[in-house]
Amino acid sequence: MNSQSVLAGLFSRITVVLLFSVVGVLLSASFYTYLQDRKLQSVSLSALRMASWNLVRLGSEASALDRELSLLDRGVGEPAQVTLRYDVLWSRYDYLLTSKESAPTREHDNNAARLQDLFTRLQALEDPLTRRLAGDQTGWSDAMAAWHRQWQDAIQLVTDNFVGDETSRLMSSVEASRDRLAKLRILTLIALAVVFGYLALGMAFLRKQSKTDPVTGLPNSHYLHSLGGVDPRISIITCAIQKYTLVLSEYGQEGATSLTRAFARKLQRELSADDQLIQVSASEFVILLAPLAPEFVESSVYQLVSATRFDWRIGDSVWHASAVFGVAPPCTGKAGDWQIRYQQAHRALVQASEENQSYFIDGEALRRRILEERQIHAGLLNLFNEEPGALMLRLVYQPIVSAADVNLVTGAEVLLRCEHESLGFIPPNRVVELCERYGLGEQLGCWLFRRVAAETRQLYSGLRYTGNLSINLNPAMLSMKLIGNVERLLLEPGIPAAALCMEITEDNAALEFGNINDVIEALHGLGITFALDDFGTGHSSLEYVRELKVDRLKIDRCFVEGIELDANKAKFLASIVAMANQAFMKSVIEGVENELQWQQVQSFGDVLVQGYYAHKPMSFNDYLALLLDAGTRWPAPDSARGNAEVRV
Ligand code: G
Ligand code: MN
Repeated sequence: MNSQSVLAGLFSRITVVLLFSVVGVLLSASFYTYLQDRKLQSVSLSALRMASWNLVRLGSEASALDRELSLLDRGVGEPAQVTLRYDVLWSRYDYLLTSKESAPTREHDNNAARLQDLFTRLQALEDPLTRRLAGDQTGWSDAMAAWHRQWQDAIQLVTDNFVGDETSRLMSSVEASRDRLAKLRILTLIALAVVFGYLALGMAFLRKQSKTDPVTGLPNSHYLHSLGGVDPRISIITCAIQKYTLVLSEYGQEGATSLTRAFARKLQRELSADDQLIQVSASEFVILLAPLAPEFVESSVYQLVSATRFDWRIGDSVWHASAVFGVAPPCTGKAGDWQIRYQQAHRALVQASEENQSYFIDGEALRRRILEERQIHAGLLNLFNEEPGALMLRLVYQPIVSAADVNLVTGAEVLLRCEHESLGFIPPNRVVELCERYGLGEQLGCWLFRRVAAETRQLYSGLRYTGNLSINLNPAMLSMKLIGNVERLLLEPGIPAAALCMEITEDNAALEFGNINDVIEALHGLGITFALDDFGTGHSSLEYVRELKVDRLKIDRCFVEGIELDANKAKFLASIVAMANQAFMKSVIEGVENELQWQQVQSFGDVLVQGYYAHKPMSFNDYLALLLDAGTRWPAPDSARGNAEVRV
C-alpha cells in the first residue's frame, strides 16, 4: 500500500507537468542553438564567398590597372587599355559599395569605410590620369606614388579578408557554437532517457493498477483474464454476495463498498497463503483453492460459507450478510481448459442461488440436473405456446370426503402430474418451483385454470354437481391479477364460484399479509373460498392462521402419522381441529391412509378427510365414474351454503 502511494506521488499531475516542462525547455534550447549555428555558418560562408570572389576580383583588377599604369609611366602603355582598367576598377568599387550581394562584405569589420576610402582615392587619380593621357606630365609622379599606396592598401584589404584573425575568430565561434550544441544534445538525450524511463515505469504502474481492484487492493478480473492457465488440481470457487444490489439501494455506494471490504476480509481470513483471492466485480470473488484431496473440498467450502455469514453493522442497522458459492472441484481426469472449469463453477453458483442453496459443487449429478432443468424448461415453453413438446402435464383429482360418511364426496383437490418423454415422471413440486424461477408461474397457473375448466365444467352444467374443486395456487398467481384470471378462465367457462377453493401454502403466502388478504377478500366477494395448505410444515403457522382470512385449514399428514398408535398424537391432532373450529375454519385432514386412522379422525366430529384410505388421486374420468357410482353421495344442491357438511 505504501509503495503504491509513493508510485501515485511519482505520477501526480505536478510531477508529470514538471518533467515535461524540463524536456520542453531543453528541446527548445537545442532548437535555438541549432538555429544560431546555422546563422553563424551562413555568415562565415558568405564572408568566405566574398573573400574568394569579389575581393579576389578587386585584387586582380587593381593589379591589372597597376600593370597598365606602369607601362604608361614608361611611355609604352596603350591609353585605351589604361582607361578600360581604370573603369573596371571604378565599377568594382561601386559594386562593392552599393550592390545588395556585397552587403556581407561591407558589413564585415570596417570593410565599408576602407572601401569608401579606396574608392575616393581612385577617383582622385582621374584628373592626373586624364592629363597624362593628354600628354601633360604635371603632378604625374605624385599621382603614381599615391596610386602605389592605394594599390598596396587594396591588396591589404584583400589579404585581411582572406586569412588572419578575422577568419580564425569566425571559425572558433562556429566551433564554440557546435560545442554548445553538442552539450545541449547530450543534456536533451539524458532528459529524453529519463522521460522514457519514467514512461516505462508509468506503463508498468498502470498495468499493475489495471490488475488491482481499487477498493480492496485484490487482484481483479483483468488479472484473472491474464492468467494463462490454472493447475487442474486447484479448485475454482466463485462467490457472490447475496442481495448486493439491495445493499446498494439501501445504503448507497459507500455502504456497499464497505460491505465488499468486509467480505474480502472474511474470505481472506479463511484462506491460506497458497490460495488466491480475486475480486471480479463489486459483489463477486473468485477463489483459487490450493490443491486439496477432493473429499476435503466440500468442508473447505462449508467453512467459507459460514465465515461469510455474518451480521454487518452499518449505522444503526444490521444487515444479515451472506454469500453463495459455486465450486469446480479438482480435475481428476484429463486436464481441460481452466476457463471451462471457471464456467462450471459459475454455473454451480447460479444454480445454487436459484435453488436458494448456499453452495453447489459442480459434478456429474449437478450437470445432469441442470440439463434436465433445461429440458423441462423447454418442454414448458412448448406447452404454454401450444407447440408439440416432450413434456406432458395432466390433472388428477383426489376426492375429499366427509369424516361422517366416507361415501359423501364433498369435492376433490386438483393435482398436477408431469411426465417427460425422456426424463419420465417429474415431481409436480419441481415443475412448480422451476416455473417460479423461470418466471413462468402465472402461465402455469393459467394453463391449469383452463385445463380444470375444460375438464370439469360438465360436472357443474350437466350433472349439477355442487362439490368443491380445490386448486393449488403457485406464488406467482397470488396477486390482484388472480381475480381477472379466475373470472376469465374458470367462472366464464361455467365453474360456479361456490365450488372453487383456492389453496395457498405458508411459503407462497410469505408476502405481505395485507396484500394477500386484499386478494382473498376480492375473491370472497365472488363467492370463492380459500384454504391454508400444508398447515404445520412451515415456520410460523399460527401467525398465518391468525392473519390470513382463509376458510379451511388443511392439516398436514405429518400430524396424522401414528395417531392410531399414540393417543397423545391423536389428542394433538384433535386440538388442532378444535383450534380451527374456534377460528371458524373447516378442517381438512390430509394423509389418512388406513382404517384405524380413519376411525380416530371420525371421532373429531365435523371434519373433511383427504387421504389414500378414502381415495387416491385419479384421472378425471375415474373421478366422474366415482361420482356417478350408485354408492357415492354428493352434498345436496340447495344446501351447498351454510350446510355443516360442506361449508363453502
Ligand atoms: O400439499 P397438497 O395437499 O397440495 O398435496 C397433496 C399431495 O399429497 C398429493 O401429491 C397427493 O398425492 C399426496 N397424498 C394425498 N393423500 C395422501 C396419503 O394418504 N398419503 C400420502 N403419503 N400422500 C398423500
Ligand atoms: Mn394442496
